[in-house]
Amino acid sequence: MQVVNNKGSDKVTIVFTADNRFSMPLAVALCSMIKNYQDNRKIVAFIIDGGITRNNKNKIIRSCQSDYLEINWVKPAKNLFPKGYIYKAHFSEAINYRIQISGLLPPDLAKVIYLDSDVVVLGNIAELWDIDIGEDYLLAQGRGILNSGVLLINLEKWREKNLSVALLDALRETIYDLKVPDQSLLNAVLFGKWGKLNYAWNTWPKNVNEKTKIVHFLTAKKPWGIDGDKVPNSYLFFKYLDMTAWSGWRLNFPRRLWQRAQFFSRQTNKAIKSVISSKQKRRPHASKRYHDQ
Ligand SMILES: [Mn+2]
Repeated sequence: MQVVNNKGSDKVTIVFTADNRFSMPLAVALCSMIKNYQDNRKIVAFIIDGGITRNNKNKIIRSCQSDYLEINWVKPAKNLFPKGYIYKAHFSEAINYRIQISGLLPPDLAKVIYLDSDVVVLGNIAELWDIDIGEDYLLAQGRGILNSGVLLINLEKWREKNLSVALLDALRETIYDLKVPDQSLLNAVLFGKWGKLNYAWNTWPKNVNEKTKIVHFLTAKKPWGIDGDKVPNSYLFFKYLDMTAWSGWRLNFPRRLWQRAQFFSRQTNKAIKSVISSKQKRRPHASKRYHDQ
């Protein structure tokens, strides 16, 4: 089957995934993207919704209003992923929606841009859209190991090769001990099958320069988080934040306390779950039991 050269496509299609905690950074990502957009084609954005409140959805929509942007909310099924899966560190289930992307988006889409919600777009996203994927399953930035924060995904190929099934199987195999959920899976399943994106499209905060088109605040330290003042170039985040419905938001003292409290409650939950799952792990055929369900 001949793959898609999108030059003829009349819409730029982009997918984000976010849970409620990422509402504000998602608004910043969308806002920065639309402020720096220079093209006549419309952007159709799909947001895989991991539980964003109505109030935050309205704020997100207000943050990026433009004749060139259409937003579609996609509610994923509740049982997409194996039960008992533990998301380590700062990760949550929303991170894994991207491995099921082909089933969550309209079946006629040949390709899509995937963006993390912890990015700020400084360049024209239409230029990323117009890059030819060729025969690759996806394009990503990385040397040897791909970074999954900015992807140009060949959906046609993804469906043709049943990648969603392969990725889900890989997830089940590693159900109890995956360190970086989606990214490890993509690297394992797509080894040797992905092409390279220029570093400008997924630049680490400390390396931002005049060529940077997307800056990716990729570690656990986020500009809006407790150690936000230690993040290089975090001003870029706040520059666009002040153009959103969250304009003026800063991590003041009460918010800092609130974030700490939430952080500890999440860590406690995870610790409890991981004790439970390590008991399950010792039982034989844990993954087989899942397959049978
Ligand atoms: Mn990220």
